[in-house]
Amino acid sequence: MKKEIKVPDIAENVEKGTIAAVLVSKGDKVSVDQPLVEIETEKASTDIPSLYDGVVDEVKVKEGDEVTIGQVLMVIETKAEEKDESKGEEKEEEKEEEKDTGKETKKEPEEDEKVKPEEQEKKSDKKRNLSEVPAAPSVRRLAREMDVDLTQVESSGPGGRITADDVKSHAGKTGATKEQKAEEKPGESELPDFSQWGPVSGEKIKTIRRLTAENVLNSWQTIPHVTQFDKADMTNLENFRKKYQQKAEKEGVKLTVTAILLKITGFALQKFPRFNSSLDKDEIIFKHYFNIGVAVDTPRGLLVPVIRDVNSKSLIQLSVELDELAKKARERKISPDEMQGGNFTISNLGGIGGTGFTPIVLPPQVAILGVSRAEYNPVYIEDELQKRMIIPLSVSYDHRVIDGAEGARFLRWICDVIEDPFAILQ
Ligand code: CAO
Repeated sequence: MKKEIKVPDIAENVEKGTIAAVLVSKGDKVSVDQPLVEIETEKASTDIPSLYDGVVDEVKVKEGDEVTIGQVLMVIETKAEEKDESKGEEKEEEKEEEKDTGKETKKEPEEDEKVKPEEQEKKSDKKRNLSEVPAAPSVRRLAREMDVDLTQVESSGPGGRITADDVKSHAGKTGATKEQKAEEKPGESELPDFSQWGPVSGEKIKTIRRLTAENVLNSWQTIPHVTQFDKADMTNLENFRKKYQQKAEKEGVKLTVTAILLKITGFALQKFPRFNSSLDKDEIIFKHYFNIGVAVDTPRGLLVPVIRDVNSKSLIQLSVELDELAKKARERKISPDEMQGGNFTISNLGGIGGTGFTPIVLPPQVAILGVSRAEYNPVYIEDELQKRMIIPLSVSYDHRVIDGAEGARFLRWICDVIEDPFAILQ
């Protein structure tokens, strides 16, 4: 049976919002409460959850679309059991309406309908079907939010109905709610009330920032990181960049440091295959293609579009593609597909500043190149001080896959090629 998911009432006096992210695609299996879409309004940013278990049959919106309350976001093909449950919910909704409008006919159980205590016991032994549990839709929603199994809740309402208080007291007996459980991580303690020391304000964590937070936490907890630092004299390369800048401008792009590093890194991955691999339990999977992600700083947070087959593209092609993907990421036009399949990542913070940093590996990749700010430094060359442009680089890697010596060799090779492109022939 097909069920529509519509834009609900998000906040008071809010009629419309913008789709910040579509979190599922056609054909995806979804379950009740699973976030489907993220909507941003001037007042709130919120996930719209699925009301049903089933399969996404149609997605009617895309990122950036403006939507209004009641608009259909997607269609879910539900399974037979959910049909019954939702029917149950519809019935409950009708009953609720009746109650609200005073139409509800109070029906005391007939003598022969009354359940004897021993039967009651037998009945409670048998796990009730969720759809059979008498509870209003609002109570069902509350139970879902609090991760409470309604079939286990003792009722105190008329005719055996479960009330919101029943759900809350059950949650109190059985411990933390879903949100509390999700929030409580080992080592995390409750925050003090900061407002006692001065004014505070809050910002809801948006989907991208939340996903990044989850990914970096997972990476930090599971990958033994080592970061290797080095420096390269890029004076000659900078002169080359300026010289070929005019050619790039004819194509309507800038020949940037990142595009040049993409090219050099592609060759480095070919020369050092472990940096282009992934670790799968007891096997290292080597990839024979060279896709490199580039970290892009966007107003929504960090996004990493992937440039495919870097080694088969010219510097100008890489500059064009990098420029297009970075723009798309910043303008919220990048698709999830354009951010998948990367084997290695480059994170260039040099346009902003800094003398060095330790980037975090993005699993299932095993290494990431950090690029800091290139600056003119005085350098001794054959006992003579010269003004040279020096770029600080770092590479963080998964020590389970890459040894320290290999990490140092990899980064030195990149530095050698920056200093003298003929070193690529080594
Ligand atoms: N050293 C010195 N200057 C640098 C530089 C470096 N390492 N990298 C870039 N620059 C300069 C460029 O030459 C350019 O200068 P001009 O305007 O004078 O030509 C300026 O900084 C801006 O560069 P850009 O950002 O337009 O171009 P880019 O291709 O080098 O970088 C991108 C593209 C997407 C990497 C960058 O815009 C960006 O978003 N960086 C942030 C990445 C990030 O957030 N990383 C952290 C992730 S967590 O590990």
